[in-house]
Amino acid sequence: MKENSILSKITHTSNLLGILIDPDKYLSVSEIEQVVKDVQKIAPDFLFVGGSLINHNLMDEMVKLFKTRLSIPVVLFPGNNQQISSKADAILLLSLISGRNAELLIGQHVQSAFVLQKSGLEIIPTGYLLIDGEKKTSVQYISNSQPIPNDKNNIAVATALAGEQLGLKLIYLDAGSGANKAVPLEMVRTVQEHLQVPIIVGGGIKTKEQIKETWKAGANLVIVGTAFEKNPKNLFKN
Ligand code: 1GP
Repeated sequence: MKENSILSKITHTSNLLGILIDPDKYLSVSEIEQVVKDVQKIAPDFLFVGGSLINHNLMDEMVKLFKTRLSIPVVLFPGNNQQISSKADAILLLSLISGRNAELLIGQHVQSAFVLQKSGLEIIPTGYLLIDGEKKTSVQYISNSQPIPNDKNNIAVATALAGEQLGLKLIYLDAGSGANKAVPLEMVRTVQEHLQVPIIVGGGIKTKEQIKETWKAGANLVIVGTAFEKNPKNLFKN
């Protein structure tokens, strides 16, 4: 994997899809085999792996299995600094810029800096904005931070812009896993209009139609997790 190849793909390609696997939801080998088959039928561009809470240490094993069975890049989407596997291709190094929790802005990054340096992973500095998804999601509780109200486009734009000005390479607008309401398309559109860096959108996106609308609003990459866990067939290519 070339340096910055994943960031470069996200930056220069539109209409990308990522499936997010929460390792905690799948514990048996047969379940993981089924995940591999379903992912193949969806043919996404990336597989993301991570979750708010992971209570086992099978990350490495799982990432290794995905790498051997799938031909798409595996990108870590870590809920905390325990979720690092050098078997993956890249990591979204998330800074929770919508919150004011120093641990998630810089603290965990300091703790994992040496491990990451040695990991060989492509490190993608990402500004992470939690947007109110009209449900208290795990990420909101665990991160101990307030989401941006989903009708405050100007706050979302100013926050994303500040992230870009600080040198972050991607902006992730997330309504949180299992959100009742996805990030409003108008907010995606407005943020995109003000930024140079690419935008990832996730949280509460359930259908192929919604994925297309989110691309159209300006997301380079859409991430789907819960809808894949619940009914992957809805996302199959044909
Ligand atoms: C969560 O954006 C991801 O961080 C995916 O959300 O599980 O609701 O698809 P869903």
